[in-house]
Amino acid sequence: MLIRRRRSWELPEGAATPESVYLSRRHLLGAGVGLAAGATGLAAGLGWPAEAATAPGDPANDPTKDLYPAKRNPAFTLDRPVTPEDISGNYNNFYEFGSDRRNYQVADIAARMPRRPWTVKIDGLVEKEREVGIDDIIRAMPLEERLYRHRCVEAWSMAVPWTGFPVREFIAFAKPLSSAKFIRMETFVNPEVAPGQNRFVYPWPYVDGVTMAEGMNDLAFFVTGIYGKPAPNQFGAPLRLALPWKYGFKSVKSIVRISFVDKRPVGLWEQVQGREYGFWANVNPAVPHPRWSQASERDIGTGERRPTLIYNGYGEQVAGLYAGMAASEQLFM
Ligand SMILES: Nc1nc2c(c(=O)[nH]1)N[C@H]1C(S)=C(S)[C@@H](COP(=O)(O)O)O[C@H]1N2
Ligand SMILES: [Mo]
Repeated sequence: MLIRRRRSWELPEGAATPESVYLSRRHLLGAGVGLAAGATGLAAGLGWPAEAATAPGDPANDPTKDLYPAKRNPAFTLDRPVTPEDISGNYNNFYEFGSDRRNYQVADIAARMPRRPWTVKIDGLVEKEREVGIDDIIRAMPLEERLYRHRCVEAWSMAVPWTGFPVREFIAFAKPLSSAKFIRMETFVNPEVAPGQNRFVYPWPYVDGVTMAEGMNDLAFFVTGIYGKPAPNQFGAPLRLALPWKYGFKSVKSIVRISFVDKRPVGLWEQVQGREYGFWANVNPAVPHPRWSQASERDIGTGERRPTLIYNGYGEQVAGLYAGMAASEQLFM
């Protein structure tokens, strides 16, 4: 995602990051893992070597591959062609692995990330906090395939067949207390495999979240696969979110922690640039980003520009969640 200075990470951090939140975050990081990783990070930031995929990062070795392809749920249809895999798989926002989505960099570096062992911590306002192996979660869930649109806040879009399970099913598995109001999701931190995490302008880990009501909505989906196979790493393996009515940055990738909380989580992009990226982030062509219009989008598959739809075309399913809330609030609140 663009921040005010495109290459702010190349500048001394003090010059690039006016907001005090970075400074306090940086101190926290510097006290711990950040310092140790810093030396390699600075060198790596200038040109990351693209190593071949190692076996533990290869989706062909995924221990759940017998579950694919999952049955398609016919309730979710598209108004546009499915984006070819060689396009969507090489145009990825995943800042842990680099900030240039337009070449193979992100996919190549992400391929080095080991997919196992992988656990998800379930904590906060739940009956019992626990850490569960990803395979135990995936095998407990009813996998299905859904065709979804995806609209990035940067005005590009794609349409893909995700495989996964409704967030609602996971909520039942996690057993939250009735005091839970929000679900907060967090990405792994491992600067050794994710060189982008050596850039302290970003307050890692990547975090975002939804309200309990949003999580219970039929459209809220946890993704484990794409194109009928376990998802390649750059899509956020082994577990990512898909919230097709919201801008793409809400769809946290490579999740290691899911917390049920009573306070609204503050996402990474909201921390970095709160005037531009808010909690609700519902797709709305009538509410421009402060620096560009959201009226249309570029389909990365066809290359065509098409009008952006309110709630990315999913208003029938989700508009009720926001009754009485002004459109402008839905982006910035
Ligand atoms: N952990 C993490 N999750 C993330 C991001 C990221 O940089 N890190 N980028 C977000 C953004 S801005 C978008 S548009 C989508 C991109 O998903 P895709 O690469 O599968 O298209 O992932 C979202 N989830
Ligand atoms: Mo995005």
